[in-house]
Order: sequence, then structure tokens, then C-alpha cells
Amino acid sequence: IMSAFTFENIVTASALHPKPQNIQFTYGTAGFRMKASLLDSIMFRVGLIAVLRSKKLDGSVIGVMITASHNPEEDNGVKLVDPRGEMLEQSWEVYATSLANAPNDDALVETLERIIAQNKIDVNKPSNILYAYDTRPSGPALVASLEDAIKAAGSSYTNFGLKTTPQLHYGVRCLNTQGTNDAYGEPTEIGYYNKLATAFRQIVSDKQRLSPLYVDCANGVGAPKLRELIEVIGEDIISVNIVNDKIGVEGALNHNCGADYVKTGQRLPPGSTVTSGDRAASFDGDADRLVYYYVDTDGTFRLLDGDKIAGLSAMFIMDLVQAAGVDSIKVGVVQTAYANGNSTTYLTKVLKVPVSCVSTGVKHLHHEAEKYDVGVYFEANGHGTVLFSAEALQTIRTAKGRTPAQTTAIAQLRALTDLINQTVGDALSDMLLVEAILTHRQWSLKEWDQAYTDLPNRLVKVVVANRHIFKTTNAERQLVEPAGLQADIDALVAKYTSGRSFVRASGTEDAVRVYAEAATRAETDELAFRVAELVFDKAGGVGTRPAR
Ligand code: G16
Repeated sequence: IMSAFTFENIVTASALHPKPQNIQFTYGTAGFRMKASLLDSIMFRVGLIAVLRSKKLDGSVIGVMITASHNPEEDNGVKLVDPRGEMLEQSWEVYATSLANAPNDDALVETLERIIAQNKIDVNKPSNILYAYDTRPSGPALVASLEDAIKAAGSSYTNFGLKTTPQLHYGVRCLNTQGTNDAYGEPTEIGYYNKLATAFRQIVSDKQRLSPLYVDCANGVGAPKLRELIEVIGEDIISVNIVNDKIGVEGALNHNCGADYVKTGQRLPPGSTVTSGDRAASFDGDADRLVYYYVDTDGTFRLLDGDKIAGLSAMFIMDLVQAAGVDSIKVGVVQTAYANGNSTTYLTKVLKVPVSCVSTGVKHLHHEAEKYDVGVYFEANGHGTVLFSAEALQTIRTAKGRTPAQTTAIAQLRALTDLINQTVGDALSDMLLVEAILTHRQWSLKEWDQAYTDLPNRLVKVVVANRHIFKTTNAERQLVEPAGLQADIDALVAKYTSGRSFVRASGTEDAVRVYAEAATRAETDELAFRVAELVFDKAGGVGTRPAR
């Protein structure tokens, strides 16, 4: 029997999870994220927020994912998932932040009371939480803190176990839509695999299969989950060589491997055996990011990042929509400032699709993508998916082909809507999407890569005393503060052909990110480091000055 929601129970339980002094917590790009040793009180309080959010939404299931995704193993974090599987509504990030920062029990109760009053929450309503965690060693202790809060608040909950982040998002949406017209799928892990597998098999049914794909799983949860998925699809249909699957090895997670390593360093993970002619991909630590790559005949490393995946997906879906005779459906693409300049040119000039640019963070891209019939959104780092509006889904479901070709295309489109995890970017689902498209076209990675050539680009991290002094505007493409810094950056950029550079504080790591692109590799590197040096010198750099 569940106990009632009382402040007394909450305060008693909270005594075991005191907030560390002298720390200001912030809800960043993807929730709270920091050294795992600092997260105990956060985890407890996020549990309380999840319960209130669920009560506010009449007992809808709210998701809690314990992960720090691409961050180093010693970090951990937590993201909250809203009923349809999207990221927590942004107005609630503010509540989560103030609760996380309440210095003592009195402040904790006051903050809870304020949230309850402002949202007119009936605390006697039911609440339901679904939570999951990745492979980090700090996971179990943080799960215990979360459970303490959920139990103290008298809420129902389900432990979804070890999962990828997108599996948790999927589970939440399935539970909340079960039995409705909008049912998303069976709310189990096998239900997830079956949904993807059925769709994939259908799309590639009469096509010749591709050569095996090397998949670097960042030594994270993606490794066992990919293995399970492939088993369900069938090794006669898709074959993968899983590398970096050492989930039990201390310190291995995301270390010298994974999507972030490959994207940032623009190189193979050390020890990789991938050679010319091989097809390869990398996931990140919680399997919500995906990048592809290959080694060219001259030995050059070639990256096919989120921008390339967006271009490929938009191209394929536009062709299918055309072939299916449902061309009332309009496709749009959402990017961030990190999108390669040439990818944007390709989308707007070659594919002629509308492109919007928003701030970093899937939460921003997702909402912008909802404005299109079919919204393709990808961050350059490989985080993204495709959303189909309710109307587009209806059109695709009810369309009737007038020719056999149209009928086939309609069936393909339908299968795509099941293949794609529409709740959030999902490396497993995105990988199947790319594999499906390449199978269809019988394309190698090199052929896919022909769409456009990336401008050389470079990402540099600068550690500063306080990254929160960096304020941006114009979808993070310009700095407003520290005052004067943007003008200095502009003056530098003006010296380079096709130069572009911007600076923003990371919302997941304690660092400032500098991005630069220009006509040549040498100019790009020079520009990136000159901007990084500027940031270091003028905005409180600490440690070693960035060096080329
Ligand atoms: C998270 C977010 C992404 C974002 C990335 C980097 O990814 O979900 O949307 O692009 O962090 O963000 P920032 O530049 O603010 O550090 P992940 O895969 O780590 O969850």
C-alpha cells in the first residue's frame, strides 16, 4: 500500500540526501550533469519533481533517465521525460533547478509548496514514474536516492532497468498512449525491438543486403542492446561487428571511443581495425547519438556526421513522399549553429528544403521540428530523429496507391514511421534508418558522402573560471556577453575565406566550446585556436592556454 504525499515523509527521507554546501546546480542542455559524487541530493529532488509533474498531468507516466551520455565515466546525470517521450517542458526546468538548490529542509518544503500552488497540483492524485539507467558504476547508488524520493512521496514507480536513453523515452510514450488511437507500441524492451525489426525487415525485404557494419558502442549500454536488436532482426538481414563493448571495464566508457570522440577528433578510435572499404559507425555512452565514417582509398578519414544523416534522410523521405503521391506532405530540416555551412547549402540549394536553426539541445530541435509535416532534426554531433505530424501520419496511413509503384512507396513510408523513434534521437533506430536507405540505394558510404563536401571545421574546448558569464543570441551564433568579445571574434573571422566561428558555454560539461570553419584545413585550425586564445585571455581562462 502506497503512503500518502506528506511533507513530513519527504523531509524525513531528505535528511539522508542533504544538498552539498556552496554548489549552485543548473539544469543544462540535457538535465543535471556533473561528477557523480555530487549528485545524491539532486537525484532525490528530481524524484520529487517527477512525482509532482506526474500528479500535475493526472498520473501520466513521467520518465527519469540516469545517465551522463557522452561525458566521462566519473560523471553522471539525470534527465526527465514528459508523457509523450519528449524532454521535460522547459518551464519545469526552473522548478527542478530551484528545488535542487534549496539549501535546507525548510527551503525544500517552501519550494515544493510554491510549485504545488503555482501549478494548482492536487497532491492526492496518483503519480507514476518509469526510470532507467546506463552502465555507469555510480548508477545503482543514484537509483537508490531516486527511489527514496519516489517512495517518500507515495508514488507508484517501475524500474525499467538498464536501458539506452531512447528506450526509456520509448517506454514512457508507450505507457501513456496504450489503448488509445495514438498507441505508440508495446511498453517493453522486446516490444521496442520488435517494432524496429518488423519495420526494418519490411523496408529492406527485396533488396540485397549490405556488407557488415562496424559499430563502436563507446563501451556503453549500446553494446548489449545492439546485440539484442540484431538477434531480433536476424543476422541474415543485417550484420554488425560490435566493437568497444567492454561495459564492465572500469574507466572504459566513452574513453578514446564513441561518437563524441570520433566527431570531435575527426579520427578513428585508437586501435580501430577499420580500413578502406569498411563501413563503420559510433554510438555514444547512452546510445542516443550516431555518426558514420569510413577510410578513403588514399587513407583519409571521412566522417558522416549528424548533418550528413539529416541530408540523407531528408533526401530519401522527399523522394518517397513524391513516389507515394502524397506530396502535400512537406519536409523541413532543423539544425544548430554547429551544422556545417555546406550541409545547410546542400539542404537549401540542392534539396530545396526549408531549414531552421535553433539553440543546441534536442529539446530545442524537437519542438522546432514539430512545426513541419515531416521534421528532420539532427545536431552535427549525431543526435537527432525525424518527426511525423499527426496529419502526415494520417495521410500516410490512409493513402491508397494508384499504381504498384505508389503502393510500394506508401508501404515504405509507413514502415519508416515505425522504424524511426519519434520520441528522441536514438542511435539504434537511426542506424537502422541509415542502413535502410543505403540498402535501398545500394550505396557505399562514399556514395552517400558525395552529396556535398564538408567545409573543414574544428571544435575546441576552453576551460574558464565561470562559463555562466557567456550569454548568446541568434540561436547561439553570437555572444552578447562578455561585452566586446563578439566584436573581437568578428574581426578575426573577417580575415578568413568562408570563415565562421562562434562561442558558447557547454550545458553538459564545465567548459566553453569554440567552433570554427573556413575554406581550408589550415585556416580553420588557425581561426579556431585564435578564437580559443581570445576566449582564454579575455574571459577568465584557467589551466593551460589552448594550443594548436
Ligand atoms: C547532450 C544533448 C545534446 C547536445 C550535447 C552537447 O548530448 O542532448 O543535444 O548537443 O549534449 O551539449 P553542450 O554543447 O551544451 O555540452 P548527450 O548525448 O551528451 O546527452
